[in-house]
Amino acid sequence: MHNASMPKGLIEFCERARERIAAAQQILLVSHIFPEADSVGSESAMARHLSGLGKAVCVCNPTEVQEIYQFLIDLSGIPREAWCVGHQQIPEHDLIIILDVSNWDYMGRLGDVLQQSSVLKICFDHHHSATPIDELALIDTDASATGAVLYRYFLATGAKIDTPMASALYASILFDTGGFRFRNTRDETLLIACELIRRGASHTETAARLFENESFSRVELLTAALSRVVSDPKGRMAWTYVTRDMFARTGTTTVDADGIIDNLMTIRGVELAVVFREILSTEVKVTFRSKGEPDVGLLAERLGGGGRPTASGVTIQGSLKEAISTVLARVSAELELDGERRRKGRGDE
Ligand SMILES: [Mn+2]
Repeated sequence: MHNASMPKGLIEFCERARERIAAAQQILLVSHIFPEADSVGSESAMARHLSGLGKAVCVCNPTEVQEIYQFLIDLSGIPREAWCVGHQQIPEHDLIIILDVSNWDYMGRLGDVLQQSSVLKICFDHHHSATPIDELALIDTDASATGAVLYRYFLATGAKIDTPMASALYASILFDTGGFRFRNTRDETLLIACELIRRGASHTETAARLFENESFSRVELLTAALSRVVSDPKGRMAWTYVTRDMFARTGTTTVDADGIIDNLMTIRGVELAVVFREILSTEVKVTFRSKGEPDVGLLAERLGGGGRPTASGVTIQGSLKEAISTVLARVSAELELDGERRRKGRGDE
């Protein structure tokens, strides 16, 4: 992680990104729809870094930051008014930094607007995308979180990482690794986490904020979803769904279904989990998790979505019933193929 051992592409990227930032006055930070701890943590750390460089910074997300992640906004050091939502009133800017997303589709209408914009852009991400945006980008699909990608950038450019920045980056990494449980947790992840703790991030406080902070209604929603869990005959796949009625009855909204899927992955033997959320009577959001095989990033891509091998999603136009039958058919075909590949042994696909 020192300059001498940094890959050439990274050095070049850092130099070009630093030049773009140096030339800019008003910088706009953006992330994906339903921003979570990695998006908001990355935005917050970057906002703090940039305002430390004397830049005017504003943040604009396609959808609202959930209450549970709002503590990260306060770490940015920029006023809450500089954080806005949606594509209708985008603050003035002469540079756009895109965080934790690298395809326009996952940025809603804001993505449509920014894609048309001729303003220079920089992107930091760790997601695989079939249609990555064509901009100056640092996309490290081996990184546990965008927070880890930013850490490398800050280190490479000699930027100071103060305690609020360290706390924001720590939240990014802790969240995206599921508290260092997911398979994207590697030696480098823990080394970075250690460096962030040394810079003042609190593990206890961050873990409590992210993982011990559920509202009663979210627990009720989780209970309802878990009471409907179904597994395939071999117990390799588990799935459930959340209807609009379930959201209404528990007083929750679609984002409150985040995290249900992680509970399905705790079932012994389950390698793949699917959660269906009814958004409209004709629109269903589907999320996937996998232990790596089958690759749910590819699975989601084949259905028109995207993501990483272990976490992905797609929005399906159709009724909940239709979405369930289309997706489960695809999933069982995928599991069968995966089973065959394993029987033949790895490497001779
Ligand atoms: Mn992320």
